[in-house]
Amino acid sequence: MKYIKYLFFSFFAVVGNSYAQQNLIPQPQQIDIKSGNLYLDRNFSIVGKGSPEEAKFLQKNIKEITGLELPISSKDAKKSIILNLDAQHTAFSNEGYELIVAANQITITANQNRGIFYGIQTLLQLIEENRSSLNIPLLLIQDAPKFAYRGMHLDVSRHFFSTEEVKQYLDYLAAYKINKFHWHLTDDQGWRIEIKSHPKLTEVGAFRKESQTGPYAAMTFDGKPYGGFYTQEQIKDVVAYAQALHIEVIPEIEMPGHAQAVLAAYPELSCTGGPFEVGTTWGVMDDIFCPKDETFALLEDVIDEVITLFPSKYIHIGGDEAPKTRWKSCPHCQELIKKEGLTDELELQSYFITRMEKYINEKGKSIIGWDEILEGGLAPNATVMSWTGIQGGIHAAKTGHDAIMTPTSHLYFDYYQGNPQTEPLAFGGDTRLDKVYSFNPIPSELSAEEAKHILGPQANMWTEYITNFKQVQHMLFPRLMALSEVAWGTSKPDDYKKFESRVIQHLKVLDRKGINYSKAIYEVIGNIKLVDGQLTYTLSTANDPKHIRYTIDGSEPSSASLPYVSPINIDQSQTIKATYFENGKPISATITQSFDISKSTGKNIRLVEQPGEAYSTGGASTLIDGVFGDKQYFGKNWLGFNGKDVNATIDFGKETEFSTVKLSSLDRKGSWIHFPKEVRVSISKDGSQYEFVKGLSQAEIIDSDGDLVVTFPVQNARYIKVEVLNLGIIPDGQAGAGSGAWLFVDEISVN
Ligand code: TNX
Repeated sequence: MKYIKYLFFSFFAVVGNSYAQQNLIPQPQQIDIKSGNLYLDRNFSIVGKGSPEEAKFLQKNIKEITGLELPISSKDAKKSIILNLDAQHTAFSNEGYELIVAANQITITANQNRGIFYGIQTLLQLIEENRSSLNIPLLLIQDAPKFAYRGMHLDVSRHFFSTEEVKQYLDYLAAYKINKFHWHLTDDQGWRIEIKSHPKLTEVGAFRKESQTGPYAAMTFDGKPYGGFYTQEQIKDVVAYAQALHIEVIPEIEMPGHAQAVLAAYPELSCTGGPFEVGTTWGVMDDIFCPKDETFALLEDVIDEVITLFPSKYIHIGGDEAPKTRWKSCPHCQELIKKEGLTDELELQSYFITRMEKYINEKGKSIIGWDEILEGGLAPNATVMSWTGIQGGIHAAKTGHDAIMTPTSHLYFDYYQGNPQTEPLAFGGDTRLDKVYSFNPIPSELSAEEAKHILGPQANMWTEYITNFKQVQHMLFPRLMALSEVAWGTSKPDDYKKFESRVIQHLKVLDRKGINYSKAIYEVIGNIKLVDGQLTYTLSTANDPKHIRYTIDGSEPSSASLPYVSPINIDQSQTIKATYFENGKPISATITQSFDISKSTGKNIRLVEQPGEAYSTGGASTLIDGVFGDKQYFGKNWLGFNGKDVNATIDFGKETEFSTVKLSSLDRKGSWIHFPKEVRVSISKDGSQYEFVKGLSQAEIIDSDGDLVVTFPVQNARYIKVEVLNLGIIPDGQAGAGSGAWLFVDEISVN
């Protein structure tokens, strides 16, 4: 009987081998799987003289996964897991390690305990995936990260998370070899860190009278007081916990913007004197710190205490989204601009940041700031966190500054990762797993020398719409896995499908541990393609696509509906609905896509100005692909133009009769997105002489609520030009005042 059981195990072990190689996340740099297995039983002991903490960590986690309680011993036994800390071992970097699984012995070698720790994390994944057999394949792994900075952020201001929850979050990061935790501790809606010299920061600043619920534009509130903060003891406890996981905690104290919670407590630090309340709406507030001596004095006191709590060499001082509205009309600010010989408010921002940087540098620490610290000139030693795109990072690297890449386009985990109809309410966007996985932290514009300034990637978890920790888990997983592999430097976007299958194995581990995650990976995804004027709709899923059923008449799909076999040609206006079925039962939510086929669909289109990089997927053809963008879900099927007009010319190929132009636009003032101020339609027979036909005024646009229809007597022409004029500079009193407005448009449907 024993013999049979043994055979049974070895049979599975063989199957397990290929899995073991496949399912590690991040994939190691080098892996060599040998034949045979090590059977992990209770006779193993853990030997790790130089790594007592890591040995305990390993012991605890092996017990959690397998139930085995392995002793920690000081001498090698016949069967042992050896943590071999060897400072002389210089073959790999400080975070690198070698993991050898031999017949009766597992050895992890590294020259620092950080490397030992990552070797342990890899080993734990191997044990986890062979949990049922406890047969670990014999192998050799040599591994080290590509990027020294592998970051994950958490905003605890918009919603607050307990230290227990933050520690769980840190556990997740460590499991995926993330080594920096950016803790966003202050913002308009709450100040979350005890500062003993200024108790009102938390007494007043940590509590708001209510919170916004639902989508931003709905402006609905829950009427419930909300708040919380960490005492300094709690902060120290979290920092120590992170240290044991080899994670550096980087605190962020926002200035000069996102400061309304402070101003509620100390209104004298504003330009107007207040009064203020802790923010209850999301977005960007006009009231920011006034660059007075009292303001710097308070911020310096804050920094003094922050420095004692966080061993990190970095302090993040924000710098983002600071409207200059108040500074423009503030006599003190204008006086200061003159006195310091500055040209404008942007240079005043630079003065603010540089002054704080000097103070922080004198304390032996360095600053990190968001993109906007580039405004008016970059502080001398600053590291730039590039978020609005990758340009900030490129600029920093080219001027000899370090940069961390965290663009909204790929690494905002507060954006949707799946169909908004089935995902929890999110900020917006469309940041699916494959998008995250495709991110390359090194922009192609940089030389090898400049690229050394790119410290690595970071993903951000802003929590305006994330109200509880289960939802944090949902937004984090599985995208953290993609970040992990991008940051480790072993991602292969062309092999996305292989990565996806490893992810699916890891989701089973999350299931076992009761950790929530998004199921978007199993969704049916529709892709609109336009090739040589032919529009097709492609359906895919992480499951087997042949189990997708669809309808073309708007009815609900059933298991008897059309099976999906190949891309669907779209030649007329119709609504397609598709669902994934298994054994006759619907497994996925149904996706719905309506097509509006018009005389312009699939025709040649040319844009004078190009859309902003984050809102340009599909390029100009997005405007003639037969699909109107969803207004709630504006990450997809929309083109976004920052401060620019839309000037689109469509060539019908031959003279064509038409009398209507339909397009849509968006108004989301909180996100700096505004309706255009005018729409103009012109026509041409030859493509060079254009004749104005008709337009819409600003009043008509506002009236139409963004469904813009221009009608006129029947025209006959080969070319049509549609100009949609950007509002221009955002007016005072609105989010983003003084900056260029975003103009979002979709579809130019001509009939
Ligand atoms: C922009 S990213 C912000 C945050 C918001 C976030 C929402 C950055 C530096 N500022 O205040 O929470 O967008 O995605």
